[in-house]
Amino acid sequence: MRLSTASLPQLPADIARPRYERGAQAAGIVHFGIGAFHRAHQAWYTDRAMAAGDRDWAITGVSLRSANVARQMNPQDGLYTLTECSAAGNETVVIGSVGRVLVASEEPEAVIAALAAPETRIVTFTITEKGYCRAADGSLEPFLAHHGSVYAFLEQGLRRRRDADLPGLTLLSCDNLADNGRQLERLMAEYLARHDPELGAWVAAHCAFPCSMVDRIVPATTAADRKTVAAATGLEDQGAVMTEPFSQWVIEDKFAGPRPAWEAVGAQLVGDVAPYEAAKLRMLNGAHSALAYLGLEHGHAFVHEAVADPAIRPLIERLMRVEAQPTIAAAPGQDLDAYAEALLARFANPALQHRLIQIAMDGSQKIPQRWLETLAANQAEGRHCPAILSALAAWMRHVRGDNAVNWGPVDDPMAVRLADLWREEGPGGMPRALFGEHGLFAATWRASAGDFESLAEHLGQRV
Ligand code: CS2
Repeated sequence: MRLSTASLPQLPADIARPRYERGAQAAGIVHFGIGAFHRAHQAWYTDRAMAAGDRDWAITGVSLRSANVARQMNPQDGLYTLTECSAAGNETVVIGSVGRVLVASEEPEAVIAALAAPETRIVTFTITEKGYCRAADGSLEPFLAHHGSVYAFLEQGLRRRRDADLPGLTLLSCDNLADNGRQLERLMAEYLARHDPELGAWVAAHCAFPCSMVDRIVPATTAADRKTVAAATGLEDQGAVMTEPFSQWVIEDKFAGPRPAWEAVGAQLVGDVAPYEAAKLRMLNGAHSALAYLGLEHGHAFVHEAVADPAIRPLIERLMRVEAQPTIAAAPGQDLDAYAEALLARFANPALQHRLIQIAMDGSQKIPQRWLETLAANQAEGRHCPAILSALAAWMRHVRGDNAVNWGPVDDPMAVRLADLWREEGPGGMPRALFGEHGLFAATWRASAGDFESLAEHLGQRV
């Protein structure tokens, strides 16, 4: 039997379930990109906020294109299980904060209506790095942004709100981008400047774009995971998510209107997210991407295997502690030594089964904020980053297709462009084509002569 409102009473008594009247909750949040990460993170915090007494923050999830999540969750009345996995065992709970899931490409009007509904006050986003439709220099890529993008839906929903004299919205990015709120604000403004400058002025006056740092490791759910959950709950759950016990959410306290009391259930509301964001992106995500490209080359499938490999671990420790950490001005009370230590323990969690190939995806969208900003900050201080350079070379080999035999074709929105560049430039020219004065990533970091030498050595070629 499938998990749903009707089957909830069949759950074993020790499985926690929503302690609020789900049917009576207005939908205060629209969420774009309702994948496993959102369900293990913001939806979990919101469920707990409602359990603690907050009301009317049910989430309307939106998938821009794929109908998969809608098919998984709507027949379950939006219910799904979250399982925390650790060496000590698994703990499963049922989450009730998601009301329904819309597929924007199939029912655009329903998405616009949800954005324009008076009870909607917050829009959250986990659309991944590429969902922001940025060109390599960070500006809005107009062609991508025209076609069913999040901006097109926001434009229509926000116009309807303005015309109906409704309050503006808080647009809260929860993606792994530096300054994510500010980037969303700038990109939305660029989009509206082309399409409707008047609406752009209304958005600037009535909407808020807080930055936020989100952290929870969420491997893609597998068929085996669903079986584990079914064995624990007695019910089939197609929306199941598996995650680690750890979670962190640091949010800039800058909202256009009301919000759930997320701070009552563990989120941190702060004046400046930047130090948390930099630590997360440069230390956690930076190490993750290095583990992915180096680990795949060493024949590993999972993060916990790669971090235990003596050929890889010292590089990861160096990347975090010696190369990334000194570039971060810690907030009061933020202990970066302890953070690095905790990250190594989280990566080593054997119960998590976090696939390196999942992290390796979309590298072109990830490396600027994970590695290149760290390289630039160190360069300004005259420091070298051998660990990041060797990871960068591993990424270059990855996008050349070196891991494709074992792990399938390169999954990256720039895959074709990068493959073309490799063909045109070869190992001698590729570092300059990417990180030279006019290189693809020059806006974030330009390599020095020494860096080119070291990349060439890693790629097996003299400069
Ligand atoms: C990972 C992140 O897939 C990836 O690129 O580095 O999804 C990572 O697991 C999360 O940011 C952890 O909070």
